[in-house]
Amino acid sequence: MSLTIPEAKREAITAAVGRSVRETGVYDIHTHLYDPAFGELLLWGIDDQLVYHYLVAEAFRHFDIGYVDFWRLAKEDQAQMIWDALFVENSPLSEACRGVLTALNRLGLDANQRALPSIRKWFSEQDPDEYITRCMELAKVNTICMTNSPFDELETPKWDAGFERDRRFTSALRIDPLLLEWDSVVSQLCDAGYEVQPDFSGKTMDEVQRFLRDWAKRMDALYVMVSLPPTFEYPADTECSRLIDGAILPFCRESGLAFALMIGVKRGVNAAMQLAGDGIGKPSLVGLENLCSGHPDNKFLCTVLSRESQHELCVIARKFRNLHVFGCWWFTNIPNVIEEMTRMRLDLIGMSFTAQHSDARVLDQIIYKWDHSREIIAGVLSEKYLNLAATGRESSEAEIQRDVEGLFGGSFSRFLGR
Ligand code: FIX
Ligand code: ZN
Repeated sequence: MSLTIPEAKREAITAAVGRSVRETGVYDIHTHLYDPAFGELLLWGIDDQLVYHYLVAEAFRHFDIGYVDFWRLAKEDQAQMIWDALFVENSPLSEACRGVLTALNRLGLDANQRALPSIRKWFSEQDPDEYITRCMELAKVNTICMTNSPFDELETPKWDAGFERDRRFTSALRIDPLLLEWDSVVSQLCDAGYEVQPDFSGKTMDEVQRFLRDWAKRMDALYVMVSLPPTFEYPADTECSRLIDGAILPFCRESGLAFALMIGVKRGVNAAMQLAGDGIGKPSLVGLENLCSGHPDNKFLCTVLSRESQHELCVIARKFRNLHVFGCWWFTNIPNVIEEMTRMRLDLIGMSFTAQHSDARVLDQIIYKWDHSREIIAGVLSEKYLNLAATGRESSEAEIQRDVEGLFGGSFSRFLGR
């Protein structure tokens, strides 16, 4: 029979968990933010927050303007339209809208104001370097992992030139075009001096590995990553599958880097909406299972986009310790789904996962993404420690702190061996 926990004890447990979850610094393991050395690639401020693709998708539901006409507008005009549609003419109840207001509020601005110019004025007065520190402190984010693509012509010149790294920013080597657009990548690799052939003949696989080795070194990458469509299969008679076998897995084994798979995005469902037009599909996770079982010497990180796939993902993680589950990605990063996923993960894989990543594209967003998630994670964890207390097992504050640190990056770092 479970014990009845006295009210004072319930409150003490809830308070200890809340404190730990609110105060513990996190490792934000997947973002689209950049080391400040990348200059304007690191987005911040109210206009960039408003033109975030999550809000663009919501705003188009209210707009009459054509897609092409909208994209022709200056960023400030797009932001104004989104502000009017989502924050003035309607109440900003969606998660992404509330996020903008959470960030304003935590930065000390009045989230009740309806006039964008005064908000803009405040942002224009901020010193960029101090602002980065301020956002990271408010969000209690210690380290931000970037997404760095050797195929991105905006960022590669910076890597080629070299720069002094900001130790708060680490790197993940993103290789989507390599695995998903092989035909167009071949000539790029040839131009860069790698001897690859469209039909994978000759030295192709060795050369792809050399390409990965060069970029992982240049970026000091923490892991190799790709976002995959819901149709992803492995093994399969596809270029993607052949490259995984011939280059990605051998390279990852040799270098000790994990291979991260983000599964379930259908790109360009409404391409006219640009980034806001990407959609979702329910994948089979058999490919992931095959990767984990067939390659016990490789490490895999995985997050899946569809809510329906979360249970299957947890079960696969129970079978394969070379798989680390992370984050509530994109469409799952909404309160009720975060709650459900966190509870399910704790129930099925205990403390061996990473509870959240921000996926922030605009620096300020780390404030709301982490604030909102911490609130939910604190609620779920409190319930779990109360359940333990009902068995007679008492958790010390130090144990709770250890557990929270694990969920916020410790378990990830241990998994990677870094
Ligand atoms: O593939 C990804 O890394 C996705 O997170 C992005 O493509 C997506 O646009 C996004 O920002 C989701 O949060
Ligand atoms: Zn992302």
